[in-house]
Amino acid sequence: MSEEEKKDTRVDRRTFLKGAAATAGIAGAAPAITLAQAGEGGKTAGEKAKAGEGARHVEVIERPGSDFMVDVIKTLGLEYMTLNPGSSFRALHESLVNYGGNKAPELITCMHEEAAVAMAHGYSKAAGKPMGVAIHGTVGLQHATMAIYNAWVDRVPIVMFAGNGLDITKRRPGTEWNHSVQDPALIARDFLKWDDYPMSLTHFAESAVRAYKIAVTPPMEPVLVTADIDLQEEPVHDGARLAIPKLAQSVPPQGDRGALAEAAKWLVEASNPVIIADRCARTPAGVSRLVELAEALQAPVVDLGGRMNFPNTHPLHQTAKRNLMKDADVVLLLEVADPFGQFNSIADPTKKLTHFANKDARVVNISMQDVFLHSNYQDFQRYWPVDLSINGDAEASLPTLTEEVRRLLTDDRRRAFAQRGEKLKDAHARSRKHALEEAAVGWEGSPVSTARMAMELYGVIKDEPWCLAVSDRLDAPRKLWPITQHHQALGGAGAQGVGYCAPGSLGVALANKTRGRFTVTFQPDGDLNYSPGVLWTAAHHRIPILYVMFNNRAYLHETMHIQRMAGLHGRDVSRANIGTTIDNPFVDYAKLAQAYGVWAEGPIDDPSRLAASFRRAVDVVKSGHPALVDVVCQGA
Ligand SMILES: Cc1ncc(C[n+]2csc(CCOP(=O)(O)OP(=O)(O)O)c2C)c(N)n1
Ligand SMILES: [Mg+2]
Repeated sequence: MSEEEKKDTRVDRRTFLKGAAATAGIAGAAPAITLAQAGEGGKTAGEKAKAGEGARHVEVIERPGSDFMVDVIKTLGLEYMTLNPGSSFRALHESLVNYGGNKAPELITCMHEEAAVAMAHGYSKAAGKPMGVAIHGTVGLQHATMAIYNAWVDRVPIVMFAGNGLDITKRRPGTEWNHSVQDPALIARDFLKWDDYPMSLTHFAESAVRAYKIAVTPPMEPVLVTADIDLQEEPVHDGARLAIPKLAQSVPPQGDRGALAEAAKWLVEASNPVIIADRCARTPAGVSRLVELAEALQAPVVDLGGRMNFPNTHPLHQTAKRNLMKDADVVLLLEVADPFGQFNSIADPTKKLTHFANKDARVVNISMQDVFLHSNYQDFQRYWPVDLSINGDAEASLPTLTEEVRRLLTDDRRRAFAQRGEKLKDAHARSRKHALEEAAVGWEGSPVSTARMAMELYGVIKDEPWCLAVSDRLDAPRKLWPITQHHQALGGAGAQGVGYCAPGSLGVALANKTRGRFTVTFQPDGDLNYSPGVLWTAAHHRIPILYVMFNNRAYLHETMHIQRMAGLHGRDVSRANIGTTIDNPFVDYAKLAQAYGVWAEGPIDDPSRLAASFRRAVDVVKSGHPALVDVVCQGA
């Protein structure tokens, strides 16, 4: 290169550096304004404006409507509020952080609105109270809907706030129009218990308190209140007259006493009563109440697992539902989502209907299911006629039912019940033995069997105050882990909307963090891939949870559906992997987790290596952080 050329290059580099500096200046402009507004030099922008300082005139709203909204939200006692940020609730967001001090509620950053709602779903089940969610109207709500539907079907209260701007004269051109809607809740109204679009701050206060109350009254469901942008951003004009109504929670409704007495009579007279519970126990008290009833009757309890209703170690806990129903003369359903399915099955793919229960069985149904439902989504299941339908919350109705049962007990009945209890004890022991034998199948196999994965994990966590965040995915823990407490098994997504497990479990872990419980979850691979950013939320907010990847490298349930169809159509079953597997390339979940800042190990396909890895992961979780172990397993 000649001297001349070198000079040119230097000049070029200088020009480039000048250009780069100018660009950096432009990029830096926004933070500079933000700093001025945030109050450099110890003064707030408002104080500076008042003092006449600063070159720029900054209009300051000392008390925006969103501050009052925070006052309202604070009365609801929400510990946390999940969000994915959106300008439709920017004032509320800022007020929560600065005016509200980011405490009660504390904001939890999520990378997808579906994850934000699913976290609130899991949290609610573990904490026994709702959590808040702030959602960007329109596009944010569109992302959130499936998770809202899951919570709806699972009867879980969530208190959601969506931002939206209704007044067209205030909307900024472009994005803000695309992100505005006449009626934000419309997209989710089929699976909301209640929603409102308040038009004043007093209206907001009343609707937020009303929404909370409605959400936590059985049947518990999600609710949504829209926070209008202008209400958030405009100053509070009539602050002195604004009031927040007191939150009065309803006592859960009990079934009619006369009807419960009649049910008690049927149950005491029955030779083979069967109790089926699904979302019966809302609290730990629900479990002990059901134990009392079952023991008073020495009746078998089939726990469908929507919630943890009955200890699986109790001799009256039974799993052979079809056998029991064959001989049942009185069946008691407690908050059972699908009564029809307790008596009938429809074979797949032949669709052949089989009624497997005793046709003469008398059926008592205690549930809030008929009290509140919507028409469009079909989660109400097929109609099933019952003989005594009692509208009432099952957990709240149990004490009266048990009291009536006890009043009717005679020595004769007690003797008969004791004999029944002995038989059920034997049946319980047999089914446990059978479950152990089942679990032993393929014990040494690689990839790892799901039962081996579950039992190796149990061996490591058994002395921890463990909680299985999602308990409807694997058989082995349900059958073999001693599940004795309400919080230990929290059911599933509700509507089987895949994508719940990862964020739902994290919501459970967030609730458990301050409740002295150790959270574990078996994380299906397909499920994690809907919203893997959940791992970042876990790391960022230091939420202790052990994710055990249940990595079968497939949407395996769907593989099985295609296999079934190929069989039905008499065609090549081996092509069922097309469109249903998550392989080639193999997803390295440990690396994925590490990229998000989560301690991780794996993939592990040798079962003998599991225990040591789980032990290391448990240490990480006990130190207050999330951990993930990727287990390559087989089965669904
Ligand atoms: C949102 C949603 N999309 C699709 C489905 C259909 N579906 C049911 S099971 C399943 C497979 C899920 O895969 P994974 O989470 O890995 O569980 P696996 O079946 O492998 O046990 C899918 C896609 C669904 N239930 N929900
Ligand atoms: Mg899978």
